[in-house]
Amino acid sequence: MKRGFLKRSLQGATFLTAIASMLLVIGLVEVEAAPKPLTCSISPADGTTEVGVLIRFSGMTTGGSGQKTYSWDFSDGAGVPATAIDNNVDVTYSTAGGPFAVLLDVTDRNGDTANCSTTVTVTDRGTPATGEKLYLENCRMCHGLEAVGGFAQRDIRTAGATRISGAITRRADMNFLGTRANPLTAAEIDSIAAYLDTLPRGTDDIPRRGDLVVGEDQFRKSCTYCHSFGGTPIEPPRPGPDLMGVATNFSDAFLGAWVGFPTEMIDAGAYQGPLDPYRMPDLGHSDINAWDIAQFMLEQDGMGPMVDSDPVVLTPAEFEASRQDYFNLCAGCHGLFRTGATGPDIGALRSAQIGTDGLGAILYYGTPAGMGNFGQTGIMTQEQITNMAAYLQLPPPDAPPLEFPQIVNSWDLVIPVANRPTAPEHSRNWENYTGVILRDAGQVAIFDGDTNEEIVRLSTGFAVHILRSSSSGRYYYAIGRDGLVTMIDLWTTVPTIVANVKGCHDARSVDASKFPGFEDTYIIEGCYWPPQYVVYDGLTLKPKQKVDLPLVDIDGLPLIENRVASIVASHNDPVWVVSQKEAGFVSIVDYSDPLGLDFPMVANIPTAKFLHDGGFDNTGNYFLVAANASNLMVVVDLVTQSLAATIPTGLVPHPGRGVNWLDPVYGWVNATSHIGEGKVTVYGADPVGRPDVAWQIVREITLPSSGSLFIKSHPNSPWVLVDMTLSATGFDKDICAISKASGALDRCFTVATNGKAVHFEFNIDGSEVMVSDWDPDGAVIVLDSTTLTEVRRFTGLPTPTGKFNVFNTAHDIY
Ligand code: DHE
Repeated sequence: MKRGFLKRSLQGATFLTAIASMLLVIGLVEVEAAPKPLTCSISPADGTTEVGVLIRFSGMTTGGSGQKTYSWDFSDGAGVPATAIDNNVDVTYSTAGGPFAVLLDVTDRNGDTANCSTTVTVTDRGTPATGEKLYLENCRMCHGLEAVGGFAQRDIRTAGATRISGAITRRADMNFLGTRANPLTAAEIDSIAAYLDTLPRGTDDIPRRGDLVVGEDQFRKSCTYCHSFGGTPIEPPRPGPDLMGVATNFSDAFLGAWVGFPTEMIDAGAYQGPLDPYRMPDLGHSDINAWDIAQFMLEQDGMGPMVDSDPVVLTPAEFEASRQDYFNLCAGCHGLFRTGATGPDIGALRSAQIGTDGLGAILYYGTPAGMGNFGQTGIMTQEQITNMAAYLQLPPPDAPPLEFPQIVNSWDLVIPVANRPTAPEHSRNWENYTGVILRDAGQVAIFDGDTNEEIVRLSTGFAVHILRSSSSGRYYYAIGRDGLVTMIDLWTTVPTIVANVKGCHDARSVDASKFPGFEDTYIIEGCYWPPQYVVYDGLTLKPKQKVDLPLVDIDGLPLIENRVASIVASHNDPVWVVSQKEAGFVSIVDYSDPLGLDFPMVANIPTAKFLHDGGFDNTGNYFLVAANASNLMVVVDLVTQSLAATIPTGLVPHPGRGVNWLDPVYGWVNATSHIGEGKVTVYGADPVGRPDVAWQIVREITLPSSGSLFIKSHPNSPWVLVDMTLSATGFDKDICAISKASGALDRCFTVATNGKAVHFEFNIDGSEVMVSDWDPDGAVIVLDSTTLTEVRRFTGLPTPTGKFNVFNTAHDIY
């Protein structure tokens, strides 16, 4: 009896097995142990490969006996074995797809068989082109643009896929490429290797050793506001983590890349810690500077906490220059006495905590929360910054009052009413004029919206801030930061300055009386300093009354300053609505005195502190104003003269006058954008028609960046437009459009070329909208308000900011 035959017969037959066992026992057959049944499996199970890339399958067996033969079938997917048939077989596939079947039949010496199967998924081979994209996104931060070294100091052009994946596994600072939510796949690594293979030879210009002196200087100048390096923590804390121990957690290559390319590193998933409240900003360091800073950090880590630089000692002239710089650049946000409002408290104590280095860093680079990058943009020289860092650590000087007789003395009636035209001297459509603020030139340029001509450029107050129209629209009132009100007559052949007056040392707001019967009758000017408002005759600017603001806030606490922020003129009552910034009251100022002598605050409505900018709802019965440092929009019912709601919309709301429109789902709504976060918040604003959502947040729309200053629309535009002027992440030239129909962000696009995109104004019929390119060599860009395509551009305008169409401003259309 052949052994093979017996064996085959034994399989699967218990009875015959028993007989065979008996025969074995009585010695009638050759003795052999019964084999286990033959089984097989394939490795890798459910594998992946790329087109044209070998994948090795291994057949594994248990049981059976003797030599096995393997018969593979890759016909599903047309895989072709590249080596002789064996238990290991290398296969290539020529087309992507799958999962394809991989079939294996195994036969043993006795002719017993087993079969098994798995699958393989085949992806397209990584090309150098895909590899380049992946390299730039994931590797170039550490290894350099040409892969010849970079911060990692390793030429990796000859690294194959195996070395790359090995490094990702072994190196702690590369682990994130394999452990993040979307790890690099084998195919992607292969593509990167294919790309590296194509690179020419080159040289790495990053020095092997960093310059520690430069590194320290750069670190102090750029990193110290956000990061401490040991020492006593401060409260509120700095935005970034303390850096003591940085050498334990990170390699020099990682730190260099992190300082040099933080945005790319964050996008690549390199930093696993919390990124709030602000992401590490890209400060534009060169590779070499980033490397110096990284080396300095490692060195400092071994030496212990870093000691802050001493402030410089200011001469009287330097102190005076810093006082002026503070007034021009800082007081608006931080208050004349530095107690904080739109910006935080930077009084002498807090400034000393932030330190000389930290103050210098923030003045130079700004913050994503909206602080301007005065050094980077050339607004302040390094010397001004150094002196300001010292000035801020000294107590603030006193500020002078401005009394009524001084205001009267400043009044200049350039053209008396009797000498002005009684009808327009021209045939232009003056209601479609738009005045453009040329901020740093202290000028207003006036454009004819029908003919698209610039008609005139007039000199107004220093750093002129806004224009408001008289209720008829005939007069523009410009307010300069120096408190100078300038009155411009639009009926003369070319617009002409007819009067001016200075009621404040520092101001941002002005408005006219708009209630029927009081057209063009009075003007109110609100002061940032002194804490007062002044009312003037609407046709001559002759001062009528100065009213002091109370120096007490809504909590009954005393104030050292209380600024008038936004003012709106009611169309429904003979009142102005006045926001008291520090105090947090919205005041109603009545101008109905029959004698025209008394303009009292008839109501002080407690709302929230740090009121700033705002405008009306659709009916004009509600005033919605940002309490921006309280992260609230405040809603004041002007009929009942009471607080209707506070809405926590987000970080530092800043709507300008804001926007209202008919939302298809929620009825009438208003909205604000924010300086502190990339978000537009929309809230119901129709307590009569839609009480269910009145003053409730109904939509939150994410923008690509924080730093927005203005949101605007027009009843005839399908869009709500929003800027991101103070973006610290590269969106300052862009604007975004939200569809009124869908309530969703439709598009964001670049409009500015030279400077920052800021503020919107529509023409009289809402068919076009203007955006400023805010730069010394600036422009006003005019877009079709439906297609949002550019229709024209007025160039050569120095620092254009706000724009005010006569009709829209007189009628509060936004
Ligand atoms: Fe303004 C409106 C205050 C910085 C452009 N700005 C306002 C108003 C206030 C104000 C209170 C509302 C007036 C009203 O409605 O009666 N602005 C301040 C500041 O305190 C702050 C933060 C700092 C400062 O020192 O002035 C400041 N503002 C700016 C700017 O940097 C802008 C972009 C350019 C500039 O002029 O300095 C700027 N602000 C404007 C504009 C408006 C405005 C264009 C009017 C918007 C509108 O459509 O009505």
